[in-house]
Amino acid sequence: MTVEIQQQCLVVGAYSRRMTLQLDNHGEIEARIKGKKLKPVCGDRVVAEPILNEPEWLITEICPRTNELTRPDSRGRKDVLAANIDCVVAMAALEPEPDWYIVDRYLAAAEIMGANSIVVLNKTDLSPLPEAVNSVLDDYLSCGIEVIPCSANTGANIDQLLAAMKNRISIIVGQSGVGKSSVINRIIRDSAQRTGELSDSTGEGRHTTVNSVMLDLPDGGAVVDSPGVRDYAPVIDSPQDVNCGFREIYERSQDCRFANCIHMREPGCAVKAGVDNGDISARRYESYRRLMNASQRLSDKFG
Ligand SMILES: Nc1nc2c(ncn2[C@@H]2O[C@H](COP(=O)(O)OP(=O)(O)O)[C@@H](O)[C@H]2O)c(=O)[nH]1
Ligand SMILES: [Mg+2]
Ligand SMILES: [Zn+2]
Repeated sequence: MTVEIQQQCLVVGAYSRRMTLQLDNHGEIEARIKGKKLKPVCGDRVVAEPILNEPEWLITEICPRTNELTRPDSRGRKDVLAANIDCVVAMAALEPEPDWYIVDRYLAAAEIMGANSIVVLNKTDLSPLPEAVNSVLDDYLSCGIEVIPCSANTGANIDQLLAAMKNRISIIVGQSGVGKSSVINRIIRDSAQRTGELSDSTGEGRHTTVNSVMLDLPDGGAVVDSPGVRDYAPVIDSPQDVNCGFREIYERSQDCRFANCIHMREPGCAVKAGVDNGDISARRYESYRRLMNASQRLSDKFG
């Protein structure tokens, strides 16, 4: 007789085809995945069962997701980075030089997947904020996005970030080296060992397949540490949807002369008028244009 003890678990570590699962009693187990089609990611709830005479469990099913953080793979297909995310924390730092296009694309991803977002500027201990950085942060504030300047080194404003992530599932994303792992380490000293594991495996290529790790926050909620990126763009079904990623552009687009205006060259475009009169940041609009061009190239190439 075989006894089936299936359980719903949370994926808290994704290493290619190996997963760490958290059980309801908060114990952790290692698991592998049944078949080749299932692709669980951090944040997924999955159905898993023990394997007879083996320490590993087997994941047999992924429960329906509330949302997905995506990017296109090399063939233009959807690659899921994390699932069931309440809040995307887009991190930049005073060093390396911020790539605000990447930040904007993560923010666009959050809008499109229906998650909240926060912009974090780390390493404020290095120098006072340059005027150029302040002005970008002001753009985010004026479209209603929370901005938290902080330092993992000194601990400045880390409590504010922790409060913003309380009781939510968040993911910290951003360029390599901005301090994602350091900020998480600062927040959860007890879990330093596991984040340490992630940061040296991404840096030194010990497990080059590490995707991400989720850690419980001390006051409730959890945060996903993700490996750094050189570039990022969300999967967008149609170029027409790019404006859903930029809330101030989306709002203004209701006043464009043409309902299907994509705010590139159309006459009577309220978005371009908003850029001209300074209501919409020219930098954010340029970011929109670049994502639009990239999405059009992808859809021309892969349909
Ligand atoms: N000065 C300063 N350096 C930091 C801070 N946070 C992280 N770092 C350094 O930045 C580098 C990259 O940090 P890491 O957490 O690995 O970045 P990640 O790639 O985004 O996870 C490390 O050398 C950290 O010591 C900070 O707040 N201030
Ligand atoms: Mg890291
Ligand atoms: Zn328009």
